[in-house]
Amino acid sequence: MNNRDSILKQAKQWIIEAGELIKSEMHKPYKIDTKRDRKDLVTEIDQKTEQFFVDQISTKYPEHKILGEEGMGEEVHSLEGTVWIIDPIDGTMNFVHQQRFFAISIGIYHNGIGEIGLIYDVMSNVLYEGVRGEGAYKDGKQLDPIDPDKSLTDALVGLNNFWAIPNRRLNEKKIHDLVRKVKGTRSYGSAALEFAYIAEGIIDAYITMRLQPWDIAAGKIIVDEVGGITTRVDGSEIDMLTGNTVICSNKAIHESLMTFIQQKE
Ligand code: 2AM
Ligand code: CA
Ligand code: CA
Ligand code: CA
Repeated sequence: MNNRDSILKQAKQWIIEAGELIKSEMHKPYKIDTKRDRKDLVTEIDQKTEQFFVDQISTKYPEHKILGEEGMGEEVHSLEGTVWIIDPIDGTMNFVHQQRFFAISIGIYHNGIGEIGLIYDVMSNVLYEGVRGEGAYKDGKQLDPIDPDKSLTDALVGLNNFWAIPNRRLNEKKIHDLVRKVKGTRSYGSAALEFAYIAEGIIDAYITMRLQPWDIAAGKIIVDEVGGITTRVDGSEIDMLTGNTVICSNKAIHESLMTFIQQKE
């Protein structure tokens, strides 16, 4: 990607503008719909924000592709060329119920390689940024590499409440054992922010059984830049065109979590 610097500058400008758009719309009445079930929310503002990015990107970079959660971009079937993977509001439940703790997430991939990751915590006005080979930043200040020696017993681990319910990959007993083993668990309600917090070093791992590409695309690039690893729970590579399980942490914790999940009863 030869014009990466100018794309980065532009993407940062648009993400801040999109944040302003959200802040100006959120205190007016807006429509809330459900998607798969009553807990899976989408608002008019999610859609408007994604449409803002689609309008900007398709005007300035007509050859780029856009994969967005709300489907305002086109259908993307391959990662060839430059693809913007966008979640206009990550943490819609938090947005609706708490008016905070949500983020805009943008990962820019070129021929399948993550080049630019941006996660913008709108209400805190904090921008996390990762550029392949150039480090990760929080509000322009470079983030230190994450601690490679931290172990699972010493880790704060991001989990979500789906873990309290047995599923086909994991039964309750394993979850109880995991919760006992780690130092603490956290559940922020925004996958993008969980990745950003790992990069910042304020949590140590994130494990989840189902995320979409737009939940992961930016976070993986940012975490890579501080020496973290993001894979599926079996250790295989994340596929940015499908749903994935996810473990994200340093190498030591990553190995422990994989062993933990794969061990038989
Ligand atoms: P969203 O707010 O963009 O939908 C909440 O636990 C986290 O999981 C959020 O990052 C949320 O993203 C994501 N998520 C992914 N799939 C989801 C689903 N089907 N329902 C609710 N949240 C989902
Ligand atoms: Ca959603
Ligand atoms: Ca999301
Ligand atoms: Ca979303």
